[in-house]
Amino acid sequence: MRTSKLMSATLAGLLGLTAAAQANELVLYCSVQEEWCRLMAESFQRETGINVLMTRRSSGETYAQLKAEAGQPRGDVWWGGTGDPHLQAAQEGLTLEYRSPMLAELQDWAVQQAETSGFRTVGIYAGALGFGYNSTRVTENPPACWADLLDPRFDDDVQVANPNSSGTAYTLLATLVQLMGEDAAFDYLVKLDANVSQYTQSGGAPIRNAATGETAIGIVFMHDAVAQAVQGAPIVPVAPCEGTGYEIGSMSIIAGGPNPDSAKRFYDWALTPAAQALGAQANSFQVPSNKGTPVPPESPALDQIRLIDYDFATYGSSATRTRLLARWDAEIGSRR
Ligand code: S7P
Repeated sequence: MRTSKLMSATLAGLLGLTAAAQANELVLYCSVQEEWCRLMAESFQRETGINVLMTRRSSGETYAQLKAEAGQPRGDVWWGGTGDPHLQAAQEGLTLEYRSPMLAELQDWAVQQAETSGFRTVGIYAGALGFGYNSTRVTENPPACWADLLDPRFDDDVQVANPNSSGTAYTLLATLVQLMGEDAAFDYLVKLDANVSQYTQSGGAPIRNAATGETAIGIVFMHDAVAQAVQGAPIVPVAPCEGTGYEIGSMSIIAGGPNPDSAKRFYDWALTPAAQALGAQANSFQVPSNKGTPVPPESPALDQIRLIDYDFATYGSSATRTRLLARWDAEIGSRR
């Protein structure tokens, strides 16, 4: 048995079959919700016969993984997750320049994300930041503004993720800095900390915990709050009255990954309306980037929300993201 395996490996090598076998594999790093990650991996595998090895991690964690593996990249495509760490990875040369033929079908904001990165990433969906509250836990004067989350009645009843691991929480940090100015934003975060029961690792966890009643309020993307409400949880999504930031969820090909042909095939496929429509099937209600993909009726209408003019180039830059996270660690994380 051992000998025949060896012999066939040698034969395969001689016949150039090793490369062919490799072309039949894709290592996918996925940063959306697990259900959507699995559906994307299974659908692509079924349609192409390419074997997909998928791992789900939060956006900040996946960025850290790419950086740690830079000497010997193991992943092929990083699909999903907030755009800021994708932009940082692009700036640091961790991702590959690729101009998909599908770019012509995309919304301007998705192409702009590609241009900002020198075509090392691209927008795949958009969604507004906000929060959700459990209406069985909060029955009077529901919170409508960022300022309301500082109310002492929410002591130990607010959850948000840690911005080092979570793209959602980094979007909150960058949003508050753009809304209030940096020092005022950190003053706000210190006051908010008094109400925060825990900083979760994943950005979606706070609203799942609000759905079960473990916490009254979860700071998340609004579409993640909608997903809980659609599944019957007593969650009310809120677009904060002062205005809010948003994400351009992104996709990047990992530079030096083991299966570059499969990576490009996945990339082009993931930008098609058919692939993007899988999001709604998996209870994910972001606004898709292909103009031909139907926007799920459940998606929060971005033109009805007071969105800030989020500066992706600045807040996705290596210098700004690294500095803001270090300041968060020193002034907020260190309080725990
Ligand atoms: O659920 C979808 C989503 O909110 O998850 C992504 C998020 O970055 C992943 O979670 P982390 O905050 O833990 O990184 C978002 O891009 C996406 O909309």
